[in-house]
Amino acid sequence: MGDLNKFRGLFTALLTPFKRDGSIHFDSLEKLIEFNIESGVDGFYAGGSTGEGLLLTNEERKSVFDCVASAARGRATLIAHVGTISTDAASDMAKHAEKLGFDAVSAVAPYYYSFPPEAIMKYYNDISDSTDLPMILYNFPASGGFSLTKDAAEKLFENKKFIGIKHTSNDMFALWQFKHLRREIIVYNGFDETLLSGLSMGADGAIGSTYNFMGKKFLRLISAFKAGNTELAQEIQNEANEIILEMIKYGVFQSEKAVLSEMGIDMGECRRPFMPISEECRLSMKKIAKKLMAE
Ligand code: MN9
Repeated sequence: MGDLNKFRGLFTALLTPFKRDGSIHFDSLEKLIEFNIESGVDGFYAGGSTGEGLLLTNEERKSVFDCVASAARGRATLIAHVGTISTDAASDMAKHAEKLGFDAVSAVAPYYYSFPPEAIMKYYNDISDSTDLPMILYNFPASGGFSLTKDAAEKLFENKKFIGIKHTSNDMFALWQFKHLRREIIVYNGFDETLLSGLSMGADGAIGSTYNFMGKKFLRLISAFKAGNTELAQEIQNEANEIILEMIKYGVFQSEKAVLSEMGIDMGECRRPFMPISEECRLSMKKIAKKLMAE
C-alpha cells in the first residue's frame, strides 16, 4: 500500500466549531487547522467522534472534509472518518474524501443493531471497495458493543488496503497484539491520557482530541520518549493528564471548545444532546488556556 511513513506521528482528531445559529463555523475550522499545522502536528482525522461526526448530517460531514482539504493544502496527512450506521452512506462519504485528495478513510463499526462480526467485516470491506484509499479501522469498544479481537483483526487485515487501527481503549495488551499481527500495520493510540503507555507498547502514532490545543506538548512527549528520556516524557504526560482530568469533569469536547475559544478561536458549543458549557467549566478552561498560552 505504498509508503506508510506519512501515517506515523501525531494526528489531531479535529473538533467541529459551530456558530451561534448551530451551523458549522468554517472560518474557525480553518483557523484551528492553521494553528495545528503551526504546532507541528503530522495530520488530521476529520469527522470522527471528536468532530461530532455522528451529529452532523452526511452532507455537513462532507463539507467539513472540503474545508479540511482546502485549508491543509497538502501540508498534513488527511484521514476522513466516514463511519456511520449505513454502509452506503459511509461509502458515499469515502468517495467524496477520495475526490478531495484525502490520504485514507477510517470508520467506526456500525452500531445500534448489534451486527454480527461477519456483517461488521463486510461493512469495512464494502466501504474499502468503494474507493482506492487505504482503510484505518477504528476500535472503540466503549462506544457501544463491538470490540475488535486479534483473530478478527487478522482476518480483516487480509485485505491489503487495510493499513492501520485507531485503538481507542486503555487495553494496552490488545494494542500490542495489533502491533504483532502477521502483517505489519500502523497502530494509533486513541486515548491521549495514556499516550506514553501506548508508545511503550509499540504504537506508531496517536489520534486524539486534546491535540487540538496541546499538539506541541504531546510532540515534546513523543520526542522525549524517542530520545529515551522517560522521566521527561512522564512529566509531560502528567501535565497533560491534570488538564484532561479537569476536562473529563465538565465534558471533554465542551471543555476543549471552551479552551480554544479562550485561546482566540471561536468554537461555539457542542450539538445537542451534548450539554452546554457551564460557567464553572468556562472559568476553569480560562485558567488552563492562560497557562497553555504562556508555555
Ligand atoms: O479520538 C478521543 N476519543 C474520544 C480520540 O473522544 C472518544 C480522545 O482523544 C479522548 O477525547 C481523550 C480524552 O479522554 O483522550
